[in-house]
Amino acid sequence: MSSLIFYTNPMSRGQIARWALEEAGATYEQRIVEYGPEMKGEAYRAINPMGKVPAIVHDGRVVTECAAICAYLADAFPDAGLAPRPDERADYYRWLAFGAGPLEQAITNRSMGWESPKDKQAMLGYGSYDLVVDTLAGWLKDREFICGDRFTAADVYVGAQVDWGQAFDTLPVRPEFTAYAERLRARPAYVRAKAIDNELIAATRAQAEGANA
Ligand SMILES: N[C@@H](CCC(=O)N[C@@H](CS)C(=O)NCC(=O)O)C(=O)O
Repeated sequence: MSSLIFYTNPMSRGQIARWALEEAGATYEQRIVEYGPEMKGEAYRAINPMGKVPAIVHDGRVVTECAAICAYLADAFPDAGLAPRPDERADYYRWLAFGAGPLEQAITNRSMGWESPKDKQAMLGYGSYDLVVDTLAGWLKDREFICGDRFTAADVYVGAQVDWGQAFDTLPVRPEFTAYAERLRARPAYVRAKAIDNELIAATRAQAEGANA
């Protein structure tokens, strides 16, 4: 019998993987990994030596990295239609890689207060934050989704960053981004995934408040 274990923490990029799992229609067993000693401990690091969430273990095989998890699930659950058709592959792989490389770096570096110096932008894979933002906005301008008019796993990964970026100001508010994020937020799998993580977050907060009372 097939098994799929999902290691996550509700306050993490695990939200991206859960959305992908829900889009895939996968049946999965959830294991919450607490930040700190549990995540950095030997048992969890045997699954992800980075000591980071999320990770999935599908029939004994480990997949880490949200972009890889999205693409893996698309292939493992073909009936969900998340994998690209042959004519969509170029856009799909291109933007998945763009999301995991330039986009993620540009956003996180800026969040840390680091801007790429003008004279170093040529050797930085993402160049500059503004270049990345303009490039992504330019792509989404005339498209419903990353591969055109059809939702794929690339939208889970890139879309999660746009969604987060609009909610938490890590990306500028632009019509291309807000319209895209609205389309994604209307998806039943997105709604289901967020509800599960939000409930887990609320339960953790309630427990912490109870312990501090
Ligand atoms: N590149 C990884 C990033 C994973 C990551 O950084 N996860 C954070 C939470 S959002 C984490 O587990 N941090 C805990 C730590 O490093 O102690 C991915 O895409 O999955």
